[in-house]
Amino acid sequence: MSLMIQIVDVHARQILDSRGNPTVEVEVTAQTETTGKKITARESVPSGASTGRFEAIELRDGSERYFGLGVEKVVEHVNTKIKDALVGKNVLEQRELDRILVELDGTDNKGNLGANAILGVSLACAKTAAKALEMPLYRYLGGAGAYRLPVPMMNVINGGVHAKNSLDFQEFMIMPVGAKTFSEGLRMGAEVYHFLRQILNEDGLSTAVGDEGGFAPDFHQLRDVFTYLKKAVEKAGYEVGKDVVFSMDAAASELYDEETGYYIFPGESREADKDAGKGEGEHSAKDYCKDSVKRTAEEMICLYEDLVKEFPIVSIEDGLYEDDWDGWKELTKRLGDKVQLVGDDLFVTNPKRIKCGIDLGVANAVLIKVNQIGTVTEALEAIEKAKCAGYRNVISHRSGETEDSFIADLAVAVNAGQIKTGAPCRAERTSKYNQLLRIEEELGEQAAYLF
Ligand code: 2PG
Ligand code: MG
Repeated sequence: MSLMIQIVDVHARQILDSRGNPTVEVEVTAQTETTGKKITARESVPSGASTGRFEAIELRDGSERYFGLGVEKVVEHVNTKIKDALVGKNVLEQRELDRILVELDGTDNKGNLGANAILGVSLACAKTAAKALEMPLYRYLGGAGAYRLPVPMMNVINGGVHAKNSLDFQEFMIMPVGAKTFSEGLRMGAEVYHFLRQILNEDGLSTAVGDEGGFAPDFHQLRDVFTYLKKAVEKAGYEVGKDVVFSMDAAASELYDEETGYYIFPGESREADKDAGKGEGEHSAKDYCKDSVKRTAEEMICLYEDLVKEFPIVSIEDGLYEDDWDGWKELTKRLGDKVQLVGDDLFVTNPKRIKCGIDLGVANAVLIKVNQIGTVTEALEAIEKAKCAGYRNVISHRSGETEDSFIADLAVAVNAGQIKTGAPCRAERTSKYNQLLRIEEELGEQAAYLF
């Protein structure tokens, strides 16, 4: 008979995330049959700002409290219906527990109980199970084969909806690929980050940070970002393109105007207005104005081709709109053998959308965000699906995070090879990096860091 560690309690509460918005925290308690010992572990749920249209539904209260963003109803779902369904079940049966949660919800998008309710429980079950077995979480999730520390994609310049600056694209990241170990890579990234702060300061540019801990200055042009990144890498004593390479998340769905079919660049438009002596102009939001800087899908692809030629950019995420499969096909045809093309809003960690992308030959990597799909089981399935087709996986945080570090363990568990979890700044970002340091130390000689 297989080992039984029975769930005896499931309890949720409302806490705050890194943006000061409410989110769900769940504690799952389980009891071992043999000793009667009770084990509790807790996990909390992240939240995005540039969310994909096809993500599982994050339920919010919608009342006046917390500007409608409260999650008290979600907490109630966990503390009543979900608790009733799970008490008595074996915490070690993750797939079965997740199946029960999905069925209890009964919708395709988890809109009934809320993906935030379901995910909190799913994550906490996995953590409690690992703790009950006295195993590190990465070992419990990944088994004997988990050994690989991910290369961090460190988002050191923030733009788009994560910062109120002139940058229309959302994330500009450094990847310390030349390091021999994760800890060395993290050190390199942190050093570059500090030199970047120094040179931005020297040039009178803002070093206030955005939602993911990267700096958020008003650059005059997109290319300035990479010029500064290059300078910072060189100042830190590393070789650009060898020790440190770049990646970006365009988050293009945020720029796409469904009515006109153009990608609108409000930040670039404002900078152009300044050049023309028109002050800030009328480009205050994403909205389309007659004189907005705008691009077609073809022009977007050309822009990426130019950037990739000019700078050592190895990965581009969400280069085009989340439902433009034809555009993505063309993008993949033109750039897929030169750079990693990551689908985030495109795939939303959904095995069905990933399959669709694989069948169409679209993108070559998948961004994995556990809250886009809502259960550990389905996230693992998404990872598996991508791997089988030769697509790479990048495990990712959300722009609204908590201090929990589940994704660090997940990245090692599935040997993903890459993690995107912000700048080496702000505790909700460093909690993931610090957990990876602990895992690397624990794995010792067995740990590998490869790109
Ligand atoms: C993204 C993420 C994380 P958000 O687009 O990849 O960096 O942002 O959580 O706001 O969707
Ligand atoms: Mg993204």
